[in-house]
Amino acid sequence: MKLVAADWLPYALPLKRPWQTSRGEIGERRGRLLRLQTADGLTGWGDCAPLPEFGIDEVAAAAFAEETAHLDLIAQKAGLPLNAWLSGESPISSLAVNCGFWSFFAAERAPKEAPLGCSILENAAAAGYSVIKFKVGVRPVAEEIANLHRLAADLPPGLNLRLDANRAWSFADAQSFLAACAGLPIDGLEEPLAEPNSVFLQNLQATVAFPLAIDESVHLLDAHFFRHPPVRRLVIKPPRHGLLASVELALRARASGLEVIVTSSLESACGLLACAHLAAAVAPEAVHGLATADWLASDTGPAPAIVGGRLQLPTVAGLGFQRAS
Ligand code: OSB
Ligand code: MG
Repeated sequence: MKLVAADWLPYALPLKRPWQTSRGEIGERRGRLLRLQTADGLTGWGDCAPLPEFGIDEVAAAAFAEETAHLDLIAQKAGLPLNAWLSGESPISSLAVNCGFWSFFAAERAPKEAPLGCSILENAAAAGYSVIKFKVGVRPVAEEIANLHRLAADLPPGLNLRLDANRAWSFADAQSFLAACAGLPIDGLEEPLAEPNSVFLQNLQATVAFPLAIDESVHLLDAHFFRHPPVRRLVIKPPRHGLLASVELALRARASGLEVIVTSSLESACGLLACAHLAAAVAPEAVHGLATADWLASDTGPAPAIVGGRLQLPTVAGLGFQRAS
């Protein structure tokens, strides 16, 4: 495959509302698209969208863009949607995704007369989602336990809570929060511990009926982890590892009995499509964290639509990204 041009196209996309992370506020998503063009007229795309707060540095993000653009071209040449090229299976046309991700903090600012989060929950259920994600670990634990119980009381049937503490808690705080989760319809909880290690995580996992998950604590993913997984779920953010390495990681995790879900890092449509193809290739039955396009006020191109809580994958050959003109 002969390349005749390669260029980087920078973008800055405002968020609809500023996003509070544990490490400050993000008002705008910056990155760049890589465009590769071949002598026979094909175009391959990749998205470089660093998010250093969550372990995705410039180097990892740029490597992910290069790999995506090359695999886009290779899958186009093969005449296969990227997910089918990656999996060797039939193409997947849609994926379940979680609604999200609001913080309890944001929900707390809902009108006082309405029950906490009530309209958010009803809208999510009406839109066909089975899982809604909330960030926790933002307020003192006692307050969040109270919020959790108010949310759970308003939860429409069939809607489950996915929680993400992003390494906010001490072991004792995590224990109290998890004890308060007993009997509630909780789909899982990501990253409970500020200083995670396998022993503490395994102790916590043993106290709950739902999966705990590792996301940003990638340093734990060594041979021992896969021999004796301390938690039941692995969250993969593809730019951290690369696309092919993410396939390998997912296969290894699933072989060790872990559930795998793929989540976005707030990429533009181009990177989001790459994450969605990976998710379809490695865990087509799971509920993934890919409903993030709605956070952006503008995008690099059309983002995959979400219909009835399912993300619609492009069925054309390759990545299926089209740049906004
Ligand atoms: O911690 O899961 C996270 C997005 C950007 C950075 C970190 C995270 C996220 C998400 C992805 O929550 C969206 C989702 O999982 O629904
Ligand atoms: Mg997470």
